[in-house]
Amino acid sequence: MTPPPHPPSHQPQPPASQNPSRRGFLAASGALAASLASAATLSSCASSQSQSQSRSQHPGPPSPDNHQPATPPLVVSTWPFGKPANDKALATLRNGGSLLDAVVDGIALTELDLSVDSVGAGGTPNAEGVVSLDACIMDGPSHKCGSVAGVEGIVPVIAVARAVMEKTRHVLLVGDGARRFALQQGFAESDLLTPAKKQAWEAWKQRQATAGSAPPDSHDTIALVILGPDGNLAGGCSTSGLAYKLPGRVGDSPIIGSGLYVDNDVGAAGATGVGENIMRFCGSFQVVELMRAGASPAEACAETIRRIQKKHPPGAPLDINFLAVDKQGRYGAAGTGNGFPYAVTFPGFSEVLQSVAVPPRT
Ligand code: SD4
Repeated sequence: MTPPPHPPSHQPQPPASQNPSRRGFLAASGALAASLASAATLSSCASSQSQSQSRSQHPGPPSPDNHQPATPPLVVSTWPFGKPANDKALATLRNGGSLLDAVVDGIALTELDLSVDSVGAGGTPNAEGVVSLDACIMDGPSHKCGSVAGVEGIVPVIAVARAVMEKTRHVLLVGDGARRFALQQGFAESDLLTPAKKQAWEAWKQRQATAGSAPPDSHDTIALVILGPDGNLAGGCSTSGLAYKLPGRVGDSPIIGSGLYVDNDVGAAGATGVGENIMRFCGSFQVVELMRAGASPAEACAETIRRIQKKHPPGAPLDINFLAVDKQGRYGAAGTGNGFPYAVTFPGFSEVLQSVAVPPRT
């Protein structure tokens, strides 16, 4: 089932006050607490790291690596804003939608929520004050994918990525070509720079002119992966990228194998963090390959980070995070610094958990 390219429900939403702030988030839940007793090895990792990671200063309890496999449908996504996206994706499946419908509906919800300032309509602009969006989608059964990068004035770009996958013979469209393709597909064009974002960007420009101020450490992405009841997998990813990035900069998020990878025989993985430190290593592809070799999702995420750390100068911040699900319904995540919060949803359960934290290389 292909959704209309710009359905009426896909309009930017006012800030959702119920959405928890990522920076001040304290992940905790009774269901999680009950499973923590078995997470001793991972929680020792969580307490020994010191690398900075701005979005995770108040981690909740770490997510255990030995979850009971969830009974699918299972939806896993990055950050607390992933939870409403997961819930939406699950509702789409309940209503008879396909896995791809669920990926698009879930991520579109985040893209259209103006309180999420790093994805879609509320996204942070580039250095020239232009919001430039990246997204991709991947379908497990067909191993097809679609991506867009550097798209201006169009949301939800996850739906544009799906149209690239389903309506063209290409995988990736960029910049003005991607924008014009979206317009041809019936998407509406709008100015995505919110007044608050414009003000913040202007203030930064001012500071930069006078004090050479560096761009703020501000970025987050929604990567969302789904295991369906039939054992099929799908995933998507969407972001406005690094705050005040150079015009033309593209990160990991729309790059298949970096910000997202799905292999219907094995599992699916997604990434968030500094894209430059993910795309140099085909991060999500590595996570899936480690699961193929037998690692659990959390261990595959953690081992990918450790591999990347080995080739990164010690002491230099990495700021990368991965999440994954496998074909058996296991799920997990790992991040540098304190790890990161990620949302896990399956029938009867929808919570934000704290990932495994991978200590910096010494
Ligand atoms: C990027 N990976 O463009 C994205 C940004 C992000 O958490 O995910 N930040 O580099």
